[in-house]
Amino acid sequence: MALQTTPEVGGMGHSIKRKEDPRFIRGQGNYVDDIQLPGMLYLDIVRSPFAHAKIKKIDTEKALKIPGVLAVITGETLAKYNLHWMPTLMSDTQMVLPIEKVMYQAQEVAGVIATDRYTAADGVEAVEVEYDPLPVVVDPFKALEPGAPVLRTDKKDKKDNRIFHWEVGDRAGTEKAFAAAEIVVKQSLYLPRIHVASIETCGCVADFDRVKGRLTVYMTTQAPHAIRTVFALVAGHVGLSEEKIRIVSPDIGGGFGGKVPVYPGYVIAVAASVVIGKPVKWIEDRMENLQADSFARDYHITAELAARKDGTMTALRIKTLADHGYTDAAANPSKFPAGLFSICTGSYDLKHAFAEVDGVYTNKPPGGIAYRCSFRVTEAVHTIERMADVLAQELKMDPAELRLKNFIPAEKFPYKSALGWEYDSGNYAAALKKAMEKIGYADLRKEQAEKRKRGELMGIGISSFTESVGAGPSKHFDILGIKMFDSCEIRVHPTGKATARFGTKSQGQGHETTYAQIVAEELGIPAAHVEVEEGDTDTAPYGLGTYASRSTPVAGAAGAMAARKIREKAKKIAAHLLEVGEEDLVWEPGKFSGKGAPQKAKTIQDIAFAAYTNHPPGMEAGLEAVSYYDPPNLTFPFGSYICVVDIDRGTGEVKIRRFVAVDDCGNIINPMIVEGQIHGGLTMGMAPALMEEIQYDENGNIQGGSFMDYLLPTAMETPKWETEKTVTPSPHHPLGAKGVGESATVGAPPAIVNAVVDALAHLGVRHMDIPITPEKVWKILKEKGVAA
Ligand code: MCN
Ligand code: CUN
Repeated sequence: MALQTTPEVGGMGHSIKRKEDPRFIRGQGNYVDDIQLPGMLYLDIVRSPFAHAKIKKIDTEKALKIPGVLAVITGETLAKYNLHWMPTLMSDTQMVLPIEKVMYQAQEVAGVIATDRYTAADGVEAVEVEYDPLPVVVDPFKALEPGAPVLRTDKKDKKDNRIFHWEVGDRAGTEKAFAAAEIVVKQSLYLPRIHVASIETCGCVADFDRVKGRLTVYMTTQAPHAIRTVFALVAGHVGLSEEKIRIVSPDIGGGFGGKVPVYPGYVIAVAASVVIGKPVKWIEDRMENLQADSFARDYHITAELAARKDGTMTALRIKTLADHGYTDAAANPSKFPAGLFSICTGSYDLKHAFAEVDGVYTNKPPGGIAYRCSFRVTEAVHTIERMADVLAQELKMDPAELRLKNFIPAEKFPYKSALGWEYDSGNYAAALKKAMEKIGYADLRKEQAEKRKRGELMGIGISSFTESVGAGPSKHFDILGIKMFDSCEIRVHPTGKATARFGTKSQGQGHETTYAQIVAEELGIPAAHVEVEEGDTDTAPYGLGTYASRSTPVAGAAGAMAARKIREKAKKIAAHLLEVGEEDLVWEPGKFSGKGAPQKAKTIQDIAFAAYTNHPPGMEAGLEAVSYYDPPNLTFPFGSYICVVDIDRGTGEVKIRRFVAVDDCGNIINPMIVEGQIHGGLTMGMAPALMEEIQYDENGNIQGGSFMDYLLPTAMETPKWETEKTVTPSPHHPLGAKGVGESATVGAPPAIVNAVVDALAHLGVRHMDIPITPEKVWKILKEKGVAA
C-alpha cells in the first residue's frame, strides 16, 4: 500500500514508536494492583484441596478472631442476596461460592476480608473446612460412559455429563465422498489443556460509594462494557443498576483471552465492597491464576481426510470431545458452542466436510478457548495442518506440493467454504512460495536427505493457516444477546488536536498508537496529536472489547468511519471558509483545497478552529462523530510458516534452527507493531508445541499448578524468528486491514510438530501430540533404536 501521509503525520504504514512505551519502559504503567484507595480492604480466597467433595462445614470462628480480619464470606452469605451462582458467557451456571459441594481443585470456597493482604492470607489459613470426598471424573471419555457419576447435581434434569452436541456441515454428502475416496487417512490428536500466563495475574479493586450508590470496579478485563452489563444483569436485583456501575480497565499486563471471563473473585470483591461500604482489592497470586482461571484447548479430536491418489483432497470429517471442566464458561459467541472450529477446512478447496463436537463436564476448572486464539481456530488449524502432512506422508508426496495442489485458488475469492464461511480474500500460494524461497526449501530437502544417510535427524515442517477474526457481523455473533459490533467516538478540539475513544481495550497490543494512526490517516491530524482512550465505561462508547483479534477489524473500522463523518462536516466548513461549493473541493490528508487552486487551502486545524469560532450559519458547532460499526463479515488473515528442526539423538531435545513466517493481514497500520505481534505470537505458539501442558492425576490434582511444572519459554529457548509478508487487502474493511494479533500463535504449533514428525518419518513416526517434550522424543528414539 502506498503511504498517503508523511512520517510527521504518521498515518497507515508508518512504523511510528509506541506512545505507550515511555510509561511502560519506565515502570510507570498504572495496573490494577497500583491502585490504592483510602481505607481499602483486601480479599483473599480459601480454595478447595479436593477436586470433588461435599462441604460438611465451614468454620470461620478462628479466622474471625485474628486482629484485622473483618469478615469471612461464604456461599451462605452470598445466597442471602441470591449471588452464590452466576451465569457464564455460554449461558451455563457457575458457582461464585459453593454451599453444597466443590467441583474442582482450587475452587473458591470462602473469601476473607482483612485490613491488609497478609492478614487476609492468615485468615485464609485459619478458616477450617470439613470436606467429604466424592468420586472424581477426570477423563472426559469416562465422563460420558453409562454409570459415570453425574457431576452437575444442581441441575435437576441433568442425567449425564454431556453439555452439548454440536455439528456442522453436510453429513450425508461427506459420507458419500468418503465412500468414493481413493485414499483415506485417519488420525487422533489431542490438544492438551494449557493456560495463558500473562505477566499480570487477574484482580480488581471494587469501590462502592454508599453516598452516591455507585460502584466503580477497576479490573483486569478485556471487555469492560460487556462486564458492566453482566454485572447489572446479575446484581440488578440488589440495586446495582447499569448507570450506577463504572468499570475501568487500567493498563493491562497481557490478556491473551484469560481476562475475558468473569471470575468469582471479582464478584466476591464487589459483594464485599457493597456490604462493607469500603473499597476491596483482590489480586490473584500466580498459582491461583494457573490453577483456577479459564483454561484453553483440551480437545480430543479424531480426523479423517479423504483424497484422490494424485493428492487432491476431497472430504474432511472430524469428531471432537471437548473437556470444559465443571461448567461451560467458554468465552465464545453465544451461537457457537465450539467457537469457530468450523474453520477446520483451512486453506484448502474441500468440497465436503462435516464436523461434530461434544462438550463434557469433568472435575476441572471451567472455561474454554482463552489463549490467543479466535474461538477454537487453533484447534481447527492444528487439525487440518497435521492432516495435510499425514496425507502427504501416506502418498509419499512433498507436503509443500500437496498444499500448493489443494489451496483455494486466488481467483476463487470471495470463497464459500464447505462449512459455511465466506473467506474475504487470500492468495495462499503466494505466501507459501515466498516462505519456501526465503528459507531455501529445495536446498533444505537436499541437506535433509544427506543427513539422513549419516543418521542425523533433521525435519522441515510447513503450516499454511487461515484465520477467521474480527467478530461480528452481529447477525451471527453475540455474547449473551449483546451484538458484536464495536465503536469509536472522535472529538476534534478547537486547536486541531483530537481525542478518540474506543469500545475495545488494549492489553499490550499498542492501540494508543495504531488507533491514533487510523485517525491520522483519515483526517491528517498527526498521530502525536490524537489521544486515544479505552477501557472506562463512563467515557468510552459501548463496545464488546478486545479479543479474537477484533480490534482492528471492528473498532479500527469504526475509527475510520467516525473520522469520515468528521471529514464530511469539515468539508462543509471548508466550503464556507473558502467560499466555494463542496463539489469544488479536493481532499488530501490534512487539508481541503479548491479544485485547480491548490494555493487556496484550509487545513484540518483551520477547519477545527472554525468549527468552534466561525461555523456556517445553520450548522451546529463542534467537530465530533461517533460510529458503531457492524462488520459485514469476519476478516481472514493467513500465512505460511516453515520450521526447520534438528533433533538431538542423545537427549531427544528439539532445536528450532530456523523459522520463517510469512503473514498476510491485509493493509497494515503499523508494520513494527505487527512484527512485534508476530514475534510474540510465534513464541506463544512454540510454547504449547514444545513445553506447556496442564495435566490432572486420577484424583483431579493439578500437575501444572506452578511455574515449577508449567514450563514457559524464555529468551533462551526462543529462536530468531524471520518474518516476511504479503499484502492481500480485505475487500470489506474500510482500510483493507485484517486482524493479526493471534495469527502466529495459531499458525506456529503445527509447523513445529510437522517438522519434528518429518525428522522422524523415515522411522515410521506419523504423528505426535503436543507438547513435544524431549522425553517423548527420546522414548521414540529409544524404541526405534536410534537414540545415541
Ligand atoms: N495491526 C496493524 N495492522 C493490521 C492489523 C493489526 O497495525 N492490519 C495492529 C493493531 O492496530 C494493533 C495490533 O496490531 O495495535 C493487534 O491488532 P488486532 O489484530 O486487531 O488484535 P487486537 O488489537 O484485537 O488484539 C487482540 C489479540 C488477541 S485476541 C490476543 S489473545 C493477544 C494479541 O492480540 N493478546 C495480546 N496480542 C497481544 N499482545 C500483547 N502484547 N498482549 C496481549 O495480551
Ligand atoms: Cu481467545 S485469546 Mo484473544 O481472543 O483475547
